[in-house]
Amino acid sequence: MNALRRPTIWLGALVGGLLTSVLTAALYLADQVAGLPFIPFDLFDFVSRLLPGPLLTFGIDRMVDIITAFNLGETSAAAKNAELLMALAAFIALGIVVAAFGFGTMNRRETAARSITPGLALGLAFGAIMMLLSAQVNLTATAPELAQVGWVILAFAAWGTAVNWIYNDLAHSEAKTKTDESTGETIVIEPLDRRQFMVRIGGASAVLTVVGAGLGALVGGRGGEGKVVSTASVVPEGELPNINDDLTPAPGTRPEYTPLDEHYRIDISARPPVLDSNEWRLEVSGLVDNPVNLSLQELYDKFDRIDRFITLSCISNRIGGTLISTTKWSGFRAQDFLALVQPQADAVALKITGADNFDEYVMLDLIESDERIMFAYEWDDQPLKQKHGFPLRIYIPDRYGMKQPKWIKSIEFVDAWAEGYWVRRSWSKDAIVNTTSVVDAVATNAIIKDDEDYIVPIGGIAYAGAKQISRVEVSVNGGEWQAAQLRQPLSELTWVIWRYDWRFQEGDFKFEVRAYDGADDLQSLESRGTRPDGATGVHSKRATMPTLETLENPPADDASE
Ligand SMILES: Nc1nc2c(c(=O)[nH]1)N[C@H]1C(S)=C(S)[C@@H](COP(=O)(O)O)O[C@H]1N2
Ligand SMILES: [Mo]
Repeated sequence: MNALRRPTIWLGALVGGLLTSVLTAALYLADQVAGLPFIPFDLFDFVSRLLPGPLLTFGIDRMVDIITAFNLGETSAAAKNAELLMALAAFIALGIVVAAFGFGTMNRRETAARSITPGLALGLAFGAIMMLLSAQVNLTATAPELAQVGWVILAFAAWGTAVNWIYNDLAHSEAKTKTDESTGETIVIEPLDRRQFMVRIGGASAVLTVVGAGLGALVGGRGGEGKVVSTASVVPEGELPNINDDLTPAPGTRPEYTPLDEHYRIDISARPPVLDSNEWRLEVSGLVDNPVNLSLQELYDKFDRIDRFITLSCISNRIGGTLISTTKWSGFRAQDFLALVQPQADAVALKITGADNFDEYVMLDLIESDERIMFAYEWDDQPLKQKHGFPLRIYIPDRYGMKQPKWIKSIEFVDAWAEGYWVRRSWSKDAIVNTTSVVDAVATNAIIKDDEDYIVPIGGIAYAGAKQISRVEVSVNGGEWQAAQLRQPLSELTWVIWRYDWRFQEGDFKFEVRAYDGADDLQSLESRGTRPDGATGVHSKRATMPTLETLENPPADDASE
């Protein structure tokens, strides 16, 4: 007989953490190599679909707070990365809990059988549940379904078995003796040193995790973003419609035409859906006389192509935030689409659903009254990037992004409006864009000498959805509002670049901005957060001016002039 030394659940937690890291690396490698599901992201997406809207929004808000406070870069990319890290942490935490539970359960057994059945059963159950969740939300796995199920179950079963093996070794780690049956001699079996054993397990886990994840990253390229990184836009500067406008933006103002790689991205999945352009069809159903089913090529061929420069903003964009960008959209008129499908008399709204099951309702009479509403298949003169909704998305002027599905897979004509994805999570029903303005730059490092005076260029953007901008004003240290100059916008649907040349004074100053829309209505000055109707309020920037002394005697840069 040998004495059992039951390992604590804390040891189980440690083993769970180590083995789940290895499992994560293995899942990642299989995902990258063979298009098998990456369970940590699926689990995260599944849970976030279930969370109540306010909690979800609270979480996103705190994340944006942290990103802004610590200056972690462009908000939407940083938020997505934070989300992915959280997904990994949550999955490993779950593995820790499940393994601790396994240790606890095995400790309750009377006998000391060196069986692996409990761990195997635990792994199978864990894997089956994870596979069920994955099947609900996974948008990126491309392997055959049977292969997906087989792999996930196998991987988790192996995980459970490994938990069990380690448990057994730990439980039997006391020095024990055994009688050799043939000779009757007593043999002392070497005791297992638990600490040494755990160090070895830890080392092996670390190596496997690093090797698996490293290989995955090496062969990678799946997971959405693609490998080609181009910073330049395809649309050449010379083709921008306002190229001849004399007003130069104040140095430090954000680019008027957002480089495509810098366009913000917001959606509900850890990874964007992967749609195959050969298989994809736009499915039209419901109250129409002509329920077509169209390939991408048919969309190109059937409808006249239109182009528009468009600024898109997320309703979660804070005053002065970066969840707003401008690019060139190409596609076809939603009105032309209606003419093809022939809505029936009782059709009231279009239910538009994305491949991620994000849905929104668009009123039929809105489309009939606004020829600018479009279905877009290109941004910046190239097919939509996967993360921006390939192959098809909709544009609705004057609405925030939450009303405008990407990755459209189906359009159903229905007889009543209903709440879409974010509306059900208590965001604005109509999501009409608020007029806002932002000070991007107080260019203290680009002060200009103008006759006797020094001039400080100040500038930024103003945006009113489709309402256009008629005037922008600046106030310095709470003084009178002064008119800024406006650059001709790229279109009536984009933001406007403004500039205010301020006569230099020494000291500390606060520059505030406000804008009027096309109907000469002043923007809301009330400071209000993003939820539920989008942020409003006056944006400002503080700056300390250099001394006149340093302006007149600039420090010699270098001799090579
Ligand atoms: N299918 C789908 N469409 C979607 C979303 C989404 O999560 N899924 N997010 C919406 C939101 S909230 C915004 S702000 C815009 C952002 O578009 P972009 O990521 O291409 O900039 O897409 C909208 N369309
Ligand atoms: Mo959004």
